[in-house]
Amino acid sequence: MAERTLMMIKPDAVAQNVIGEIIKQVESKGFKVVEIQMMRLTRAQAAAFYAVHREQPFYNGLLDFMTSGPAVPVVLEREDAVRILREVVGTTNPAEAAEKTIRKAFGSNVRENAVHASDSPENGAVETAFFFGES
Ligand code: 3AN
Repeated sequence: MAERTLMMIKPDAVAQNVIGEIIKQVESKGFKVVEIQMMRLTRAQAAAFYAVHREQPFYNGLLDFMTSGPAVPVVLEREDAVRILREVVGTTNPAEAAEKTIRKAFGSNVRENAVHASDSPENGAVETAFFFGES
């Protein structure tokens, strides 16, 4: 059954002019784009989105980065979407990411790693609602 997940193209990737390239890569893996928008997150939005990391030493730097420029949240649909998208995206650290993953191609470091991908179907639903509402 088709599943949905949230990908967010982060400010570093937007600044590299690779929005189209990233969308093309996920479309070529069988994902359908079902929602998309371009926005600059407020600090409050970034803080809420990454609330699970609020105790981490990297939290403030993460919020600085995520509010440094526009980002592009995208809702993607295909069978097994969450698991497959995380494979296509690659590991948190781009230096360790597999060849041909999005983070290998466009990520710079553990903070500036080009894209976010939901880590479970439950979080996919929560994160989709965060940007696009419940509809
Ligand atoms: P992922 O996005 O691979 O699921 P998470 O959820 O552990 O990784 O981290 C969320 C975001 O926090 C990452 N995408 C990255 O931007 C940032 N981040 C994670 N670990 C670090 C770190 N050690 N130093 C700086 N930023 C980090």
